Amino acid sequence: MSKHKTTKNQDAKPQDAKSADLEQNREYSTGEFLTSNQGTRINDDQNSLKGGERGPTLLEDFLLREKITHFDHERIPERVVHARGVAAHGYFEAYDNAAQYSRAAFLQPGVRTPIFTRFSTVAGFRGSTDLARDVRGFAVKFYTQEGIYDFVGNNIPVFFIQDAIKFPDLIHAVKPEPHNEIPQAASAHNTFWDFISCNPESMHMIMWAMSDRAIPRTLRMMEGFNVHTWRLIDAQGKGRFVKFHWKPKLGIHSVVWDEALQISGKDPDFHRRDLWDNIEAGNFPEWELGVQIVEEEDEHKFDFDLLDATKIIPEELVPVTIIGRMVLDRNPDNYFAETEQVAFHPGHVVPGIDFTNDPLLQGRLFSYTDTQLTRLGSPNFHEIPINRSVAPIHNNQRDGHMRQQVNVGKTSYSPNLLNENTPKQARQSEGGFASYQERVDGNKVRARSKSFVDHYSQARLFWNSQADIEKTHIVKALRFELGKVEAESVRKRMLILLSQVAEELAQRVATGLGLEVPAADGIQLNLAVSADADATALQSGPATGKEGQSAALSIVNNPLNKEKSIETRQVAILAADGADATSIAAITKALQAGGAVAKLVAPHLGQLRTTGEALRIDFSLQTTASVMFDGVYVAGGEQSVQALRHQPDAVHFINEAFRHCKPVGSADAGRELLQAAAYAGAEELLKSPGVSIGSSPEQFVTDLATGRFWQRELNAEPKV
Ligand code: HDE
Repeated sequence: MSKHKTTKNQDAKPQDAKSADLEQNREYSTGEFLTSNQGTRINDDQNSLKGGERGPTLLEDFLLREKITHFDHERIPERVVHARGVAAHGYFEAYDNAAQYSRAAFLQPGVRTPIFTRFSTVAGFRGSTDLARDVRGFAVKFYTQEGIYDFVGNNIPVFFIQDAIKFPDLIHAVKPEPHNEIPQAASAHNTFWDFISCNPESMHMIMWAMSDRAIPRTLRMMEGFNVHTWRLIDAQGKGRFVKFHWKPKLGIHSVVWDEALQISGKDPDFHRRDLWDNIEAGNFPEWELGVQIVEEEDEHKFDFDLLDATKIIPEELVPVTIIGRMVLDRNPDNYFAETEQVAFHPGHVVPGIDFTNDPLLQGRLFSYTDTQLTRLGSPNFHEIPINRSVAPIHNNQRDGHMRQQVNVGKTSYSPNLLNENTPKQARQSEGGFASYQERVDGNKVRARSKSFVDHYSQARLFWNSQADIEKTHIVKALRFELGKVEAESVRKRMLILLSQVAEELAQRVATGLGLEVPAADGIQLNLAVSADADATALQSGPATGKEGQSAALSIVNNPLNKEKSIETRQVAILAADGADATSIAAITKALQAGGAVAKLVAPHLGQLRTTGEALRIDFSLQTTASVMFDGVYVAGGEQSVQALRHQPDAVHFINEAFRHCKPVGSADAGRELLQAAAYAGAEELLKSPGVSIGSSPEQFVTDLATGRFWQRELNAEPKV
């Protein structure tokens, strides 16, 4: 049963300062009378007021008018990007080492700060699928004692463009095409790749977006980054450059593209549901916050520019220091009030955190307040409960649509004598924010720094760092995406750009497209230059001589995935009537011991007849599919196995799990069902790693912890 309360007394104990603050606005209706918005109790909410039972409705009906008018205005504009999202409450806890880098109050040892975190896809509309190939937004609102701090990041550490002025072009290109609004939540179309093919600075980001990072298994198993280089200021006022990382406790995991396509049909709310269900079940998602610190004097020691948002700092060059953790432990009470109305802004900072001159960040500092004015309709959006600071607000900003605060007194200006010259400015020692005094010196120019010009080296580092299966997935993704592009000129240009990253990559994609990789000679690859610019000077040479690798860029080899755990993994136990109760009990026990979740899937719903007690069935074969699970186990019992053998849905269930490289296990009797599953031939299936028949449930648990058995895919399609 949901832990969500509808009566006040059940939820009497708020957990933190923000929850207590929200309590002022919560409405509990259980047991109450129905009223109008003016508080008048309603006697009949089923019939409008009419002139005679069969007569016309009267304009006088204030209850009808109020109800319909409110309904007519229920929708607000969805976010222009990141429209589809899901969020949860939780807390951030600073470790003892954070304060050495920043004077921010929420980074002092042991301080716990309430937070609200929203994850999103970027391109799709609000009702689109969770499983789109896309970047995921990773936005965290910290309700600190010094005011709101917003971390507005993504699950990919770089971005498509280097300068904010290009953002509308990028988004116009990726959104559904303007003439027919097709396709929804997808980058696989002409305009996106047209833009990219003219804009080589995107190539590093393209590598990430075409990798499995863009199709996470759950939002709980992805990293978060704040993309730009930021600045931390310590208690002595010393500034340092910083890149932020959220490292997921459960490691980084993804689905495969074919699976993503199936999930989009079977359960487009897959990620949203997963987050909700796990928080309800007490499996609170957790991330650690890491920082890469660069001293100011080292700003220019890298072969890339720290201000260029298309670059990472490889973890081998600057290791990540962990300084705190975030736990999400409470679902919102109301989607609209909280998840939809929350308004993030990278410009919401507190003393101890400051900006850099990254031109992408600088433009964002304008955009986020501006967009809320359209979306939320008023400069008073900071008063909406989910956006409200727990630190008190006093200033001379006044009035506007839907103003909630009742400012008392006659002064709304500063300086003044009539109100003791208050509200007053705070010294830095009193917590006043003072901008970091960076020296700025230069001509006023519209230009791109030459230090931003290398567009391929880090894309190549990413490619080189991938395991074989990850390279194969990138190639397949590009074959899919470019295969959906109708314009051959765009496909060919993309092949040239890919060849600048790695010849092998371009060749493999070209084979799938049935094209040759065109030569790059004499072609102006970068069309994103100003009219008078020297285009040759702004053209990046191909990536050369950078054969390094970084394990942190791979999912398969990622240090975060070293610890194999089955926590919160979902396993389908396939069974039909007559199933062997002992085998179901044994596998369920083994899975639960490791924190995994076992679900009984059978041809029908209701109770499953077994050799022991009847069991409650979780899903019928019609209401779920193998793509909803991390592994599948066939229960023992001759009668059950024979029944499933003749069910195409059951056979397909196993085939699909096998094809997606998931662990497949069975009690002894299940062998026959697995043999009936014909994908790639029964023999191959039975001998494949990750297929355990008649072995102990512990073997299946070990396979589940391994995750995916990629060799199957590499064997099946060796030439991709
Ligand atoms: Fe955003 N972005 N963005 N963005 N962004 C928005 O603000 C924008 C960028 C990110 O869950 C909008 O409130 C510009 C990078 C997230 O509510 C808008 C540029 C990164 C979210 C906007 C960028 C992000 C947004 C739309 C290029 C990762 C969702 C609705 C200069 C570091 C927050 C809104 C949520 C949302 C503008 C690029 C992250 C229009 C102009 C880079 C997670 O203001």
